[in-house]
Amino acid sequence: MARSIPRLYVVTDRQQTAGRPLEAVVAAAAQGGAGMVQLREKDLTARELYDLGARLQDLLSPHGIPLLINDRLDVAQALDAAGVHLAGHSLAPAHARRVLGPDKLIGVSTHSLDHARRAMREGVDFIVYGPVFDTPSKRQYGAPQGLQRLAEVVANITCPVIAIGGIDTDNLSQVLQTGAHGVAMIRAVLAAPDPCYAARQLRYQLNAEQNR
Ligand code: TZP
Repeated sequence: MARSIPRLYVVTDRQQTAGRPLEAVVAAAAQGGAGMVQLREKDLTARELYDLGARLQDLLSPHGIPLLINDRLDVAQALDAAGVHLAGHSLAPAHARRVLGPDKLIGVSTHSLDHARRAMREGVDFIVYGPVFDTPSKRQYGAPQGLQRLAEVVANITCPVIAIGGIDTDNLSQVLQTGAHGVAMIRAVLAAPDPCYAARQLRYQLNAEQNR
């Protein structure tokens, strides 16, 4: 059964919280209306990730906000997290599904229409497409994909498409005009002076666009 995928997806990077503890920033984002959180801290060991994930889960689960673990199925399983977010080097979605079963959420990062199509055939719940705009976090992946390619992916993919990369309140409206289901971001929420306010503004805009 298709699950409902939240439209405001916050991705963690504890180097981008302006020196504040990640837990405090994520709690503020949740209060402001973040609908889903991905724990993406690639430098941590499995045990460190577990501990941080458990702390985030404690503050997110009372609000019913799913926590996804980037790449690490073992950590996601140990935490009984809501699901995983897969990258190109991760286990293939079909294999992750076999491990996690039908009830967990599986999202995947994609950078081309072909990749998005393949992921969809492999039974992911949603795809994340980007970087849409230039973003310091992803310069190693080359030029941004742009709104036109995002629109092409959205038009050819039947599962929800979440746009990522350089998205903020200034360009959100253009992104949603492509038909993207939602948006994911690091800096626009985590690095904001007031992450609660930042999430609230994004959420407000998302709701307004949806009701148009
Ligand atoms: N995948 C594609 S772009 C990106 C990821 C994880 C980074 C997004 O960061 P920001 O700060 O929202 O541009």
